[in-house]
Formats: sequence, structure tokens, C-alpha cells
Amino acid sequence: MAWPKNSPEAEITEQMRDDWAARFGESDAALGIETTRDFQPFNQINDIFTRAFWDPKVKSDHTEGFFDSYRVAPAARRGQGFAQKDFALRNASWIISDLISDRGVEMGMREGFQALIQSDTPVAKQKVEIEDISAQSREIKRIARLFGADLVGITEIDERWHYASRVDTSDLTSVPNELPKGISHVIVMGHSMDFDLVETYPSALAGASTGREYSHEAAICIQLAAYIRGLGYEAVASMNDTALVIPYAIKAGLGEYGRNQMVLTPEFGPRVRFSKIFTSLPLRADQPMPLGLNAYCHSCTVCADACPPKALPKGAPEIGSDSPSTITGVKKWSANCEKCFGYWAKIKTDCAICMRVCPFNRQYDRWQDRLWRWLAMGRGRVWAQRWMARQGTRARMKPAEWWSK
Ligand code: B12
Ligand code: SF4
Ligand code: SF4
Repeated sequence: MAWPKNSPEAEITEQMRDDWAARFGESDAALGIETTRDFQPFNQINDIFTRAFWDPKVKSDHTEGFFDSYRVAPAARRGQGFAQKDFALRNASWIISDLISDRGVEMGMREGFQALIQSDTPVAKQKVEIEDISAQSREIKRIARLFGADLVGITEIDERWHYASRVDTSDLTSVPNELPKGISHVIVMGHSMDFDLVETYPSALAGASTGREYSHEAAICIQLAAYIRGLGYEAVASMNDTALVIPYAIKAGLGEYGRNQMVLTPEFGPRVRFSKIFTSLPLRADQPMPLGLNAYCHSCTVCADACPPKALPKGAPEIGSDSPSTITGVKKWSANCEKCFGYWAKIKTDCAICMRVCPFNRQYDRWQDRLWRWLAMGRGRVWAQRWMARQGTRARMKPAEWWSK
């Protein structure tokens, strides 16, 4: 049976489509972003996490057990990386992020996930005068790094990637997804995940690399947004809520889209998470150029081969999919997220094998890794691929080895 189509509440008019083409046509084309005339913004109610609460095709004892294991019941079992202390470390790593996302629960706002992070400080009445927006942009990047961001880029607001509606978590209904007035730019920040922990995916232990970064990014984006409000401009902190971050990170010049459904960055490959700030602070958008990371994926299937439930595509990018959890009208590689999340639910923790095995997931502190990257991102790509083929994919680090380090 065919899945029902996405049905955003916001009506997309021909005028809006023409406007998007005029505003973003050129920069989309430069970065290989292709949308069709029937493009529709995505409704958050249809992402696989949210469907696990209302859609009987996704919701199961396994998905319930998965969510419970993060808060209520540790799902300890035999097997390295799934003991009580592995779950304890994973859950502890999430705690700061949980404190933020729990505070609006009674109002149906899971901040940072299904709602913007609410501002704890007001916008200063007096505006700092901005004379040079390039200098201001450099300064804001410096402050983002001061607070702990590993990567920072700036791009213009692009409502195509905003959820057509967000989810009210108290009754699982779709409600308006709104930003304060006057927002013009998005500051996208990258937060690298711990290399060694990621090496142990799949395990509950490895999940600590994800939780640790959510906790970090919550602190970092809240601090940067408060700084900007102190300058007299609107700024709201955002993690997974409000908008799709992958197209924003690409437009902000942080990396390129990979077959594994992630932004591949030159610094960390896919081993990075993103947060964002929506702001009215006058800023200059970055002007990214192709980097050569996405080109590598066209002749690599390492992530797709390693995925246990075979959720990743091996062919060329396509427009949409049969699933309501895929955005309509964007040409790209799309995962079968029903299979992916089904695997998570079974193992009671998140997976990121497709991040771990990606050849771009390196620390780049050795010259051999930097040489490989130079080849992989340029004309030597075929040599980089031969090198990888000879060397083979790095084996998973055993959780016991991580604990004994
Ligand atoms: C829901 C979600 C999931 C769902 C799947 C998405 C779905 N279809 O429901 C599940 C649970 C399976 C999942 C898994 C993972 N996720 Co996830 N996920 C999200 C989340 C919160 C929302 C995305 C969404 O609404 N998708 C629904 C529709 C739009 O999905 P889609 O059509 O398939 O589009 C996907 C991509 O094709 C891409 N995309 C969407 N529009 C466009 C447009 C263009 C032009 C391009 C090029 C790409 C693109 O983004 C979507 C990501 O799901 C985002 C954060 C965010 N707000 O963006 C993180 C996010 C995408 N996830 C992330 C990560 C890291 C993972 C995991 C590795 C898990 C982990 N341990 O961290 C795995 C990887 C699985 C995989 N290979 O797909 C990171 C990616 C970071 C990066 N380097 O790019 C994000 C950005 C979160 C973060 N804090 O940084 N995820
Ligand atoms: S494993 Fe290969 S195909 Fe997959 S994202 Fe990495 S480079 Fe691209
Ligand atoms: S997260 Fe795991 S299950 Fe999902 S696509 Fe990646 S490898 Fe496959």
C-alpha cells in the first residue's frame, strides 16, 4: 500500500515557488541542490521519531522500550556495550539536553527537539550599531568558537527547510511553527562527536557520543543566542527543532551531503552534529563552493553495505520516496528510515554505523589521513578509493577496549 503524501498546512503558492527560484536558484545550482516544482516543506509530525508515537505502522513494544530505556528503565542485557554502566553513561550524557527539553513539557514544547529553545533573557533595548557586517560576522564566529562550537557558518533564512508545522508533544497535533519577526540569517554551528566512542557503534556506550554533543550544543547555542540578544538583536537557539539543518549546514558552507544522509565536513567527515541560531543581527552569508566530498559518494557504498537493516540507498539520488517521512520534491539520497529506526528500537539505542565506517570519519592528525583527504576531495579520488579498498574498513572498537583505555 502506498503511504499517504505529506500534507503541509501551509499552502505553497506559485508565487512562493517563483520567489524561491529567484532567491536561491543560483546558490542551489552551485551546490548541487535540486528541487522540483512540486516541492513541499516537511511536516514534523511525519518524522520517524514522532510517527513512533502515533503511527501504528511504526509504534511497537520495541519503540516503546527504546524510549523508556533513555529515562525510566535501563535496558541492560548481556553483550559488550549493553551493560547497565553503558546505559548509565549514555543517559548521563544526555542530562543537560534533557533539562532543557523537559522544561516546556507541560505546554507541549519539547524545547530543542519539537520547539524552539525559549529565550531566558530579553533583547536589549539599545542596539549595538553594526558598521561593518563582514567584521561582525567574523566576530560572531569567534564568539561561537569561544563558547565551544567546532565549526561555524552563516547563511540566509530559507523557509523551504522550515517545518510546515511543528508538533505539540502534549497531544501530538500539528501546530504553527513560528519564529520572531525580523529574522534574516541563520548561524549554523558544528559540534564534533568523540572519535573513540563513535568507534564502538553499535552499543549503548556509543550513544554517549550523541548525548554528550546534544548536551554541549544546548549550552553553546543558548549562550550564543543570549550574547546576540545582549547586542539588541533577536536571536533564538535551536537544535533539532524548527528546521532541517542539513540543507542549512550545506548553504552555510560547513560541508556536503553524503549517501549516509549526513553532512560530510572536511574537518570531521560525518562525525559532527549541528545546532543553529535564528537571528536579526546584520551578518554576511558565507558563499560556499563545491568541496569534492559529495563527489566521492557517487562511487562509494561503504555506508550502505555496512548498514545492518540495509536502510541506505546504493544507487543515484532520487526525488522523494514512498515514505511519508521523506520530504517531497528534493533530489537526493534518501534512507528507508522505517528500517533504520526499526533497528534502533530492536537494539534499544541509537545507531551510527554509517557514520563510523565512512572513510571521511578520521581525526586528521596524521599526515597519511590528510594526504588521503587531499586525494579524496580532488582529482586523486580514484587513488583514494583504491587506497581504501586495499586497507579495508576500520574494525569496530570493542566496548571492553574503550572501558579499559
Ligand atoms: C528525525 C531524524 C532522524 C530519523 C530519520 C529522519 C526521518 N526521515 O524521519 C532517524 C531516527 C532515523 C535518524 C537517524 C540518524 N540521525 Co538524524 N535526525 C533527524 C532530525 C531530528 C530531523 C530530520 C527530519 O525531519 N527528517 C525528515 C525528512 C526531511 O527526512 P528526509 O527527506 O529523509 O531528509 C533527510 C536527508 O535527506 C536530509 N535532507 C532533508 N532535506 C534535504 C534537502 C537537501 C537539499 C539535502 C541535500 C538533504 C536534505 O535531512 C534529512 C535528515 O533526516 C535531524 C535534525 C534536523 N532538524 O534536521 C537529525 C539529524 C539529521 N540526524 C543526525 C544524525 C547524526 C543521525 C544518526 C547518525 C544517529 C545518531 N546516532 O546521531 C542517524 C543516521 C541515519 C541515517 N543514515 O539516515 C544529524 C546529522 C549530522 C550530520 N553530520 O549531518 C542531525 C542533523 C541531528 C544533529 N543534531 O546534528 N535521524
Ligand atoms: S561511506 Fe562512502 S558513500 Fe557513504 S557517506 Fe561516506 S564516502 Fe559517502
Ligand atoms: S543509523 Fe544504523 S541502521 Fe540507520 S542507516 Fe545508519 S547504519 Fe543503518
